[in-house]
Amino acid sequence: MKGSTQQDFEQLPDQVKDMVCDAQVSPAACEPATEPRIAEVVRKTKETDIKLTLNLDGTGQANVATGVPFFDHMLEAFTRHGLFDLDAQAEGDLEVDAHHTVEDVGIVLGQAFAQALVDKRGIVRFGNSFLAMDEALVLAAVDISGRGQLYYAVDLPIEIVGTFDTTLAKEFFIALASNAGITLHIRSFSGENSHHILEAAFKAVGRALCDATRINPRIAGELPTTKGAL
Ligand SMILES: [Mn+2]
Repeated sequence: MKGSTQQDFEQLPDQVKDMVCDAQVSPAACEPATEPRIAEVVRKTKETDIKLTLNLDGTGQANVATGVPFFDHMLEAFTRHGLFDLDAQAEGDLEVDAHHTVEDVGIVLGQAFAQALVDKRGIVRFGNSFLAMDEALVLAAVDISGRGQLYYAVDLPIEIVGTFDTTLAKEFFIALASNAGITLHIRSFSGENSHHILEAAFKAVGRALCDATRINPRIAGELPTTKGAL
């Protein structure tokens, strides 16, 4: 549901709201999870200073400045194709290298996902994306499981893209998965150009997370598990 529709709904008198809910004209409007799902996380250490806002129900708008241009490009691709809105401002100890900045943005983004999902009621939970970018083909599969695990099998022919150390991509996804509490598989099937392969990976993860975080009214606010907990 678009934010404006939710806002329109909120402005209705209570009696009318009840009627709408009873008639199930818009069952999703009755679910607590259709409240704005926006998280703001601030994290400051001796190595990095990060402010990040994530809207799970955005339109793909990214305002990202980490001081690591290739990483900004990847986060923008992730946001655009995940249809999130992401504002991420990071100041890290780039005089050392990009490691702390990339890893810590992953931590904060993961925390923002966990926070925005609240209790995870009504979410689809699973998502996957097979994503092609020219010769590169990458699979991302997500389970919002409550267990933060990364399974990463991405072959990158070149270790440096521009000035970016591509091994940091794995550090980012470890931090994202463990702090969001998601099981995340990323696997490359083909690709010759490391820029293409990594960009396909970030886009695929964005799309998979987009699907997994959707609210499905048919789940009717329940947890999507037979176990009773996620
Ligand atoms: Mn590119």
